[in-house]
Amino acid sequence: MNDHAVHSGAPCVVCGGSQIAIFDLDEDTAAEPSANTRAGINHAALSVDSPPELEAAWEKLVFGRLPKVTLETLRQRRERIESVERATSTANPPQLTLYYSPKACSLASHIALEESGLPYKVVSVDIRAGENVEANFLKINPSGAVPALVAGNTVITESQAILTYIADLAPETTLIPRPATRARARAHEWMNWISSSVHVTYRSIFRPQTYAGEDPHAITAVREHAKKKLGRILIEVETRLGDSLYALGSEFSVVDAYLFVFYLWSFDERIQTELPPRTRYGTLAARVWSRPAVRTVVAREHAVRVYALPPELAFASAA
Ligand SMILES: N[C@@H](CCC(=O)N[C@@H](CS)C(=O)NCC(=O)O)C(=O)O
Repeated sequence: MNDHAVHSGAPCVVCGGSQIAIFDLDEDTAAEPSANTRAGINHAALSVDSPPELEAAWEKLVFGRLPKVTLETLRQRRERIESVERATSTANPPQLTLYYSPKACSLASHIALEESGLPYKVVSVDIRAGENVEANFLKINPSGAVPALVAGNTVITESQAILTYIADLAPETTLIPRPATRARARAHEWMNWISSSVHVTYRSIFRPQTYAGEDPHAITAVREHAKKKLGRILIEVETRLGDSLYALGSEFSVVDAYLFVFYLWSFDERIQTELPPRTRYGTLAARVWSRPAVRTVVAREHAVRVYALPPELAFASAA
């Protein structure tokens, strides 16, 4: 007889207890799980938090000790975990803490949290002061980048993932279209393009060393090429927006919050080049700016570090 204990600390949705399961494994009959083991697995499958250590122990258990448990069984149990997480996370969301830097791309996630109506905390990580490469933050996100969202005992990084997760936690809002819709695909198309093209182009201007290394000629080449590319990117934003009120149509979504950040950046003094007119983009930014949640967030970020806003986005209430 071999005891295998799994503790998660999270309350079980079945019994409310904090210990998830204790598996009793008989090495000799490991191919056929005992009633206790089955009960243990089922019990574990209903754990709310699905913490990494439970996942790891579970895989070891299933693959290492119970070779005849089929992948299909495992899949079904995973589905059960996910459906419980879906059912409980919107009604009882995990504690959310956003690590952000003023006016960084994390502003989009900050706006999404405020728009969601969910309770959350924020921690400022000032990139300009190098706080993002301090040990405390690297423990949260080893790549040293914001945004990072701590959700319960999980850290989520990458704006697109964070924006999607926050929006999914607030299904009563219009923050993201429902799964399996074309509008949802469009939301991801926008976010992925913003992350991989728009953001990358700005980064090439602000921090060309990221791509050029320390060679001064390469730095100039990367920056100058990116300035030209930014013009084309901004024209493409105009085209993609079309005549819609918001990026996805008639309702505000996380895509608009994300676009808003890069509208602000287009006024950064480091650009130093003439950019094409941003008529539709400017109208969208003004619409986003008129939202109380957006002003609340920018005011909060300004309390940490004041940053310039485009002239038409007056900030009378920023005191
Ligand atoms: N692909 C990431 C990019 C994150 C990113 O580059 N964040 C910047 C701020 S806008 C950052 O933290 N830079 C600090 C650094 O990389 O040193 C995302 O979309 O979240």
